[in-house]
Amino acid sequence: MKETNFCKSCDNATVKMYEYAKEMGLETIWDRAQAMQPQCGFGEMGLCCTNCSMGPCRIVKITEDGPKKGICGATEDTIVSRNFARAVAAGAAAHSDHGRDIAQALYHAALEEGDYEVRDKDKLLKIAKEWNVKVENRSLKEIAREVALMALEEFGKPFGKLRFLGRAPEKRRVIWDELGISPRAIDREVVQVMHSTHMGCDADYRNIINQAAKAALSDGWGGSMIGTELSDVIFGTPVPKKTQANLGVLKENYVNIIVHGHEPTLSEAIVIASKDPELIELAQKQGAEGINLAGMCCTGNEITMRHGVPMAGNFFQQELAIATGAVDAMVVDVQCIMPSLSEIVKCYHTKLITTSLKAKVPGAIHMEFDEEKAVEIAKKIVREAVLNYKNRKQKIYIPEEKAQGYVGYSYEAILKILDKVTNSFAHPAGTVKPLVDAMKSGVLRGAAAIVGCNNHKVPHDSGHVTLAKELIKRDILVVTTGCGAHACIKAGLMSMDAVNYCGKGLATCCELLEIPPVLHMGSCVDISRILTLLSDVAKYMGMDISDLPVAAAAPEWMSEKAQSIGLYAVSSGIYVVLGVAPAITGSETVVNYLTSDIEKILGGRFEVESDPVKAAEKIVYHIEMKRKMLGI
Ligand code: SF4
Ligand code: MSK
Repeated sequence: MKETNFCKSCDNATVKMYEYAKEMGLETIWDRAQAMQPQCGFGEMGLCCTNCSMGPCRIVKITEDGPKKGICGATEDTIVSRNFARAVAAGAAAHSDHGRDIAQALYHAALEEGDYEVRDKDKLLKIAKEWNVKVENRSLKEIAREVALMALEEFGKPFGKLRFLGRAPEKRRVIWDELGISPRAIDREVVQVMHSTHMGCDADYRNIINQAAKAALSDGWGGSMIGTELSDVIFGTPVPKKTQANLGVLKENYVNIIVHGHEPTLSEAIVIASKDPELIELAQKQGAEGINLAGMCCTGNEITMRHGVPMAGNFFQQELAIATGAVDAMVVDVQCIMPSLSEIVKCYHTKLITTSLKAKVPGAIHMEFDEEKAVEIAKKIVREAVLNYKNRKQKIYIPEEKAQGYVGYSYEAILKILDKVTNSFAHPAGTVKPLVDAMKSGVLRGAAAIVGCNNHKVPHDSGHVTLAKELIKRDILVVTTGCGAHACIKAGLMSMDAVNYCGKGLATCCELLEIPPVLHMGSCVDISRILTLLSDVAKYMGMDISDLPVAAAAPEWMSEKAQSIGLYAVSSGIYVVLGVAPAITGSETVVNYLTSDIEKILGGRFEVESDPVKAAEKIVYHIEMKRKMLGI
């Protein structure tokens, strides 16, 4: 049996709950991962093709004999690159469909259908200006309607390029244009990858990866950016606030509701419903002290960024949350919801409530969400949870761990913080100058984004936490999103005390600006906030993103969305370190292309490094090399 890291975690609450779940005879992700060993080598290397019914075909690499081509003649390079491209397209589709739903929600808000409204007028006007929408003598609703329609057009417009590409530095846009990978419309790029990778179509690995890059860029600079920006318009742009994180945020004597998944449309309505006096009174009538709302995965990130709602945990903690026996309802929308939840709730009173047509789970209660009746439906869901409180029968065990930290560092919030040290006579408010000055002076060596999921191939959370600690120790500012953000806040890296882990330069910056050294920038789609920040820094310095002393890492990634994120980051000129190898190792050619040759074309590249300490060293090396090239 292969050596694995089952049930290891650097998070005490997770270790305790895992042990407890074992005692209770419950099956969790770690048990299933162990049962899966050894995992299929062909799949792991990307060498299995099922693209037509002549297959499945697999390329045998470990022995001299055995097939070296698929039945149609597809080589390992073709098969591996096609599989990778399809995963990227699926990831881009998932993020972008989320963005489409948000654009639709803004459209309804503009028509005054339903409960949403424009909360961030400034951001709406900023986007309107960027997109040449007339604002003079028009109501906010008229502007919002036009922006929403234009955002919806981004998915399928027949001509032109994505509007948000205009945010990228000019040098970057020229690279994309010359390579023919400037995305035209989001759906079109995803469809094109699916077409090109159909049996008997594109067999050239470079061309396949180029097309995948185009689809990935349509995610980062398209679907995800629309998701982030329009969510801010509807629900407000996050500002810093304090919150708590880990399973210890659950409260024994309260009705506990966990919202889990990705889209803020439902969870925002549940935040409102959970404060409804009638529902709180109903909860008290059931014997509870009140209603306690907590978030999981990226839904958790969305509502903590905007409301400071406590974060119950990340991807690997979803089953463990139910095993506390204290969750009265787990309400899910889309993405990263383990189908196993419907099994584990059978042992508890917990109601698993699915809400999206795109993500039903057998055994769950389905209460379809409708953007036009958001709060009404949210109240029904909360009522369901409240009435379930009295059905608690099992022993309750909530681990006491809960960490404190600051969240809510949107791009706009970061600019506002930088204003504190900006000479307002020389520079207008909202400049990245202080950040650039700190990097140029060397007080700050650079910045790194740590993003992504949990994966049993890496000890839970320790990829994120070890890497973050190693980087801040070396004066590298860390920004984070997704489940990486959960890991960092649980480890105390978003509290002011975390300056104790920092090098002298970063500690000085953090104390001056009153920020933690690891900044929570939001959910997975909010990596687009990082793109906007990097673009503005590059533009301020008169250069390209690929020239900056920055890097990205996904130490515990697992999803197709993460593959899309990785490729759009590389295609935006960023060095990306992955803690888990993607399924491309079956082709040395494709590995060499993505980890080396692609840098000459796009300025960014992938690196695979499973040891987070070594990953930090590689990031430091990259950042110092970029500094040297900049002469700083
Ligand atoms: Fe096999 Fe080619 Fe069909 Fe893939 S497309 S399953 S390699 S025959
Ligand atoms: S939730 S995609 S496990 S980060 Fe965005 Fe976490 Fe990864 Fe899902």
